[in-house]
Amino acid sequence: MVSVYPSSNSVSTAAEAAVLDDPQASYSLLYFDTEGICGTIRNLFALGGATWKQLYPQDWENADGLDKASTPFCVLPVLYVHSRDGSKTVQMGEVKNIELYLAEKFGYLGKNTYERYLIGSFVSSTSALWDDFNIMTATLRTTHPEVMADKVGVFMTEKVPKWIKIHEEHLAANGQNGHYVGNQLSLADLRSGALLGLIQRMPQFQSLVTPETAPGLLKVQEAIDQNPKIQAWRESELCKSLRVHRAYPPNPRHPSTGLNDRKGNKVAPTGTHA
Ligand SMILES: N[C@@H](CCC(=O)N[C@@H](CS)C(=O)NCC(=O)O)C(=O)O
Repeated sequence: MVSVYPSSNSVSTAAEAAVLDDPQASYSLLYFDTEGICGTIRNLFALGGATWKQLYPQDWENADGLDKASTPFCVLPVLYVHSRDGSKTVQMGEVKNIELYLAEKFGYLGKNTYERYLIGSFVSSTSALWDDFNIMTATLRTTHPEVMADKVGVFMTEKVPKWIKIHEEHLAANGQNGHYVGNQLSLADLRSGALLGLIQRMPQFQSLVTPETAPGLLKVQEAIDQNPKIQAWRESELCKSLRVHRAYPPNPRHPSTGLNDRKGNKVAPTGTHA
């Protein structure tokens, strides 16, 4: 069993749409106490000035499977969007879908239809490598060393350099101004910034990203790093309480966080399981 979405067959979905469209909606993000794949979602919360809280699963690995079954696809993250009076909550699965929703809502998809689809194409191109890269890194620990060296080698010599080279051309065409489209921060910048961060965190890959090879991408990263709203989020105690990865020892959890009642509401106490 999974948590299926409300029926859209013969039943009106106007009430759900109204919650999603409400500028005064608030949000709960169900995810582990890590940065993981939610960096862009949390950056978008910061950029949009969203009212949001971080929820953790009650016990994700428990054999009862109840946390998994409470999500649409048995994976995290899940975004819960709450109506302004708190009476209705709409759930949304899949990280890229959540990012798109928040980027659209907070104005990070360009100024017009053309810019929206330009941004969409950069996001899609970067997301393809992001997925590929994440799958590769997730299997590294369990893979035979020779297979691992081969896998890393393909990313080192082909996939990552190709992404850098192609995206550098697009960034140069936009004046290498720290943005993919126009002169404004967009989801394209945030997605590439997140991938660049992932690449730079892996020692084997650091040499691929230099001012010579990736000047445009480094400017995108700089623009994100210098954004005051993102800086404020990174300085927050909640952000600092997040681990890099679930393999790291747990940090004390921030008091604003809570366990999910499996319907998008916080239940006290925060607890320690994930
Ligand atoms: N297709 C999903 C994949 C999400 C995903 O892989 N989530 C991982 C955490 S980063 C997860 O839930 N892992 C725990 C599990 O599979 O039990 C998406 O794009 O949101």
